Amino acid sequence: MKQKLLDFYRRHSCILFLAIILLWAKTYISYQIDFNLGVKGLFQHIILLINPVAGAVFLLSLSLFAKNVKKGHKILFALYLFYSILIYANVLYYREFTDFLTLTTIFESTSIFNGADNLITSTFALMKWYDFMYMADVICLFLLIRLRSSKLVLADERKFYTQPCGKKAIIISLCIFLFNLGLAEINRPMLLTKTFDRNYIVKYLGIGGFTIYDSVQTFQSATVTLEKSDIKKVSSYINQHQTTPNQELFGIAEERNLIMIHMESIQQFLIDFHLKDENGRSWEVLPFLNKLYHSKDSISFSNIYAQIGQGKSSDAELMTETSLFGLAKGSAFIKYAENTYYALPQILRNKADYTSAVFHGNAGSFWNRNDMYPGLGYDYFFDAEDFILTEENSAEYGLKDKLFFQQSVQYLEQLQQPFYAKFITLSNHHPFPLDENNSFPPANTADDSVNGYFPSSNYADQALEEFFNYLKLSGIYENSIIVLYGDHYGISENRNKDLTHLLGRDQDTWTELDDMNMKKVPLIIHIPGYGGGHVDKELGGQIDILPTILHLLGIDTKTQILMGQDLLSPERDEVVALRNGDMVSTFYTYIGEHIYDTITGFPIEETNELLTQQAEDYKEKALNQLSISDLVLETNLYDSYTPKGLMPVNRASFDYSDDPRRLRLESSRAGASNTSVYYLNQRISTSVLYQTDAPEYEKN
Ligand code: GP9
Ligand code: MN
Repeated sequence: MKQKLLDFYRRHSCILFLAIILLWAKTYISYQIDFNLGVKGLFQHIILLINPVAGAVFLLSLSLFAKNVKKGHKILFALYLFYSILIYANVLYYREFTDFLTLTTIFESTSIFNGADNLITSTFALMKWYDFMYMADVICLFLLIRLRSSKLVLADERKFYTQPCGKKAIIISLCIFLFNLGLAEINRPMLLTKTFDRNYIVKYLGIGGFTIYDSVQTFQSATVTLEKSDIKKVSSYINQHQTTPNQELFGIAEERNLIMIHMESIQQFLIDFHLKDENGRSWEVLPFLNKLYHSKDSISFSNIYAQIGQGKSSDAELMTETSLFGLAKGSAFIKYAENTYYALPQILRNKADYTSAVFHGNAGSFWNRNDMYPGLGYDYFFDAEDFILTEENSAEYGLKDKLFFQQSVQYLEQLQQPFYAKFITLSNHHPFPLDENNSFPPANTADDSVNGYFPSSNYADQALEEFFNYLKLSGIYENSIIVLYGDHYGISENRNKDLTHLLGRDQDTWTELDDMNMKKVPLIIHIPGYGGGHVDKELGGQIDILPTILHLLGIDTKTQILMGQDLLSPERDEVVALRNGDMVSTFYTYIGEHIYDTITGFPIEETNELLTQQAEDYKEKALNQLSISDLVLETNLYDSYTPKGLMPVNRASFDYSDDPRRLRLESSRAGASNTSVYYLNQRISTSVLYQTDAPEYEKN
C-alpha cells in the first residue's frame, strides 16, 4: 500500500505540489488561529478554504521557468520562504493592529519606526509559543530539497521544469483565481471597487490575492489631478454639513492659551475604571483624569470614537489639526506631507495671532512629523533633540511622560501668549513594559501587554497631574483651555477577550459590538472657571474635535473644508465613520456586513428591509464622508483654494533645527511687548515650580 502511494506520488507530482499543499495548509491554519476574518456561513467558509490556492500555485510555479532542476529548486525554496515571511509578518502585524500589511506601510516603516529603539522588544512581545509552526515547514522543505534523493522529491522531475509546464501552471493558477473571484463576487458584489476594509479582501481572495490587489492599488493612486467636478462635490458636502455653533458656548474660551494633550493609548473604558488586585483591593487607574473628567469646569465626552487607520498617532493628529481623515492605508503624514493645509496652528495664527509649538519626546522623524509640522504651520517643534534623554528616563518610544512635561516647561514659559501648545505623550505605549518604580499592580491575565497597560496608564495619569499642578502654580492654568484626547486603543482588538473578566464580562457573550465600543477614547475640554461642566453623551469622533475647539475659541469655520462637526452644535448628523468603512450612528451600527441596533445591541435581520435600508443610508453617508476627505488629500485641494481670512503657510519660515535658540531670539526681539510667562514673571523661570516624583529626575 505504502509503495503504491509512493509510486502514485512519483508519477503525478513533484516537490512543487508538496510545497503548494504545505503553503495552502499553513495559510488556512493561520486564518483559523491568528486572523479574525468574520467568516459567516458555509459559502464563505468554502471561499476561505480555497482562497490560498491561486496565490500559492502562481508564485511557486514561477520556479518552473528555471533553467535547470537545481536552480528551480532553489527558486522554489526562495519563493516559499518569501511567502512564509509575508504570512508571518502579517500575523504579527495583525496581532497588534487587527489589520494587514500594505505595501505603503512597509515602505513607510522607516519613518514610522525611526526612533523606536526598542522596536525589537515590541515585536518579541507579539510572538506566541506556537509561532515555530510558521517556520517548521520552511525547514522541512529546505531539508527535502537538500536531500534530493528523498522519495518525496520526484525522480523524473525534468518533465516539470520546462517552460511549457511553467506556462500551463500559471494559466491554471489564473483560472483558479478567476473561479475564486467569481465566488467572491457572488457573495460580495463589487468587492474590489467598493471596499474600505482589508479584512474583506483577505477573506475572499487570501493574503496572496490581497498583496497583489494592494500592489496594483499602490501604483495606481500616485497622483490625482483636481477636476471641476471634485470642487463641486466637496463644496456641496461642506454646504450640507455646515452646522451653526452653539450660541451659548461660542467664544467662551476666546483669547485663552490652548493646551492640547494627545494621550497615547488612553481608552474610554479606563475612565472611572478600578482594577482589583489579587487581594481584592481596588485600584483606580486614572484618579486624576477621572476628577478632571467629572469637573464642573470640563465638558467631557463619553461617546467619542478613535477614527484612526494605519497612521495611528499621526491619523489622530491629522484629524484634530485639520478635521480630515487619515488614509485608507498608510499615513497621510508621510504620503501627503507636502500638501497645503489650513491646520489649527495656522488658523489660530491668522485669526487670533497665536504662537504655536508641539512637544514630543521622540525623534522628529517618527511619523515624518518634522516634514509635516511646517505644513501644519507650527512655529516650534520640540523633539528628542531638545530634551535630555538617558537610558533611565526613556521608555520604548522616548522620554517618559513625567520627565517630558518637566523638561517641556522651560520652553512653554518662553512662548508668546496666547499660545497653542500640543503635548504628545508616549510612555503609555504597547508593549506596556512594567516599571519597577510604579507601585500600581499589573492585571493578572495571560497577556503581558494587557497586564502592563494598567500601571502604564496610571503612570500617564500621574504625569498629567504633575503637569496640571505646574500649570496652576505658574498661573498658566486660569488663562488656558486644556483639551485632552485619547489617540487610539492600547489594548488591540485581538486582546479584548483577555480583558473580559476584568470588565466583569464573559468571553462567550463578548461581541463585535463590544469591540466597537472599545474604540471609544476620552475627550475632555477643560475650561478653568467655566462652571457649566458635564459629561456629554453626544456621539462623535476625533474628526469633530477641531470645529468644536475653534468655536469655543470664538473662531468661525464657515469657509474651511472640515469633515467634522462641532460636538456642541445642536444640528449634528450623528454619524461616525470608522476608517475601514464601519459606521456608528444613533440607531444603527454597521460592522463589516452586520447591522446592529446601537441602543439595544441586537442584530438587525437582513429580512427587515425597512431598517436595513435606513442603516444603508447612514452607511452611505459615512462612506461619502471618507471619500470626500480622501479627495481633498489626493487632489491637494487646498493648494487651489484659500479659505477666506486665512493665508497659506510659509513653510520656509519654520526651521526646527535649533528651536531653543530661536525661541530665545524671538523672545528678545519682542522687547517690551513680550507676553511670555517667563517675561511676565519678571524673567524668573517658572520651571522650579514643576514638582515631580520621578526617581529618574534626581539623576539628571
Ligand atoms: C511615537 C508615538 C507613537 O512617536 O507617537 O505612535 P503610534 O505607534 O501610537 O502610532
Ligand atoms: Mn499613538
